[in-house]
Amino acid sequence: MNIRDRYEMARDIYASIGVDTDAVLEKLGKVRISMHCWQGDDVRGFDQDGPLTGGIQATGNYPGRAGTPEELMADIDMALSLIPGRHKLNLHASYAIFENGEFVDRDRLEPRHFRRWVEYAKARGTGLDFNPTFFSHPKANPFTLSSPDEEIRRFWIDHGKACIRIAEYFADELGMPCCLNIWIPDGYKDIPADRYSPRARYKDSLDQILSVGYDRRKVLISLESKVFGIGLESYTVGSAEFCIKYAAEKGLLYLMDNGHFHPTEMVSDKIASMLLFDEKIALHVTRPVRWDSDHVVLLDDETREIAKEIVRCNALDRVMLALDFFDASINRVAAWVTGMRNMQKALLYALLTPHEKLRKLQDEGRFTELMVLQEELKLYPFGDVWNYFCDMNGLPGREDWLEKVKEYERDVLSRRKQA
Ligand code: RNT
Ligand code: ZN
Repeated sequence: MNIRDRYEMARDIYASIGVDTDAVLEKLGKVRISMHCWQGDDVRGFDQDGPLTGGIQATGNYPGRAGTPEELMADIDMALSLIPGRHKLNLHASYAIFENGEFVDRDRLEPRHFRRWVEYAKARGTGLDFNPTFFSHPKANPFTLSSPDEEIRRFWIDHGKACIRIAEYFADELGMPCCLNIWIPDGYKDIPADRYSPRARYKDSLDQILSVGYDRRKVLISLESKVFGIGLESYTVGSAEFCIKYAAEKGLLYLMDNGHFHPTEMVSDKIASMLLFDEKIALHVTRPVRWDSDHVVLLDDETREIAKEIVRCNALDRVMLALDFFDASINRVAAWVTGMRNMQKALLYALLTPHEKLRKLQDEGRFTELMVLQEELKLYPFGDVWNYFCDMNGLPGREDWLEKVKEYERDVLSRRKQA
């Protein structure tokens, strides 16, 4: 039986529980996910040679890491060519491209240092999102926007301002809003003597950054919280409460990364509460394994639950969806494709769920039926709908895409000289 026949059978089965698979596929095809550029080079960037700092870590040394803008762009192309739909590319400021021997530090970055990324995005119809880079830099030790050293703090405030201008440039050039996410690594390994002042300085720094003024329809600024980092186990300046309150006060988006909470705290459970109060929220979907390890996103329970929350709150246009992982132990292009496809699969699964029916069972207290139906839905012919979606987009379904990545590894990645 071919892909189309299998889809038609699946369509009938879903129709019997009131789900219109054709409408679902149309919806799914329109969802843009922001794909992070930093999976391609283990978060190194182009503006410095030092190690990755900030309490995050990419472990592994799989051959073929992108070392230049050209290599990274080629790898992103390879990944995008195997991911259905049109998406956004998420850049960090450390991926500035300097030409003709020029170099400027992060406080002096300008839109022109990202011109080639804009050309890249335009040629491919992808949007661009952006992030100031408050780590992997001699002035991030790890204090940046909360630093007690006024000169250091000034440097990072200027970096934040520069990034807003660059985000505005992206939005103007691409005719699509640009999400700008602020995350700082500032924190303490051991019990601090003062929890208040660093947060007061962070607050003041953010006030100064936002004082540049920008068009809020073009640039959506989000604030990402985190409960701990490596070497920052006892205290982070940008805690959840800090970020939620600051974002609420200033009308920014609160960004939840599902690796940034206590291990039994679930981001999927937080989405509805945030959506009740905020027009838009932002997510970094990742996979924490025992810690904020940033493993590749799988089609696991939490990813599916996150997708279900977004879909049943009818919030596909209110949740800015971005991925955030960096695994250096496997083929990096395959990591991207796997993570992006899994996010799409989770959304597809959520869209194929008869939410109204389930809601009714919940409201009527019919919890046995609710459990049974939710469990049986797991074995509905979801894969047949997914494979048809890939086929519709001219792409191989199932695991067949991996052959292309293997060819690319053989012809391109394995020939790279490793720095
Ligand atoms: C770190 C945060 C942050 C970074 C990226 C590179 O814990 O999740 O989002 O991973 O900005
Ligand atoms: Zn993140």
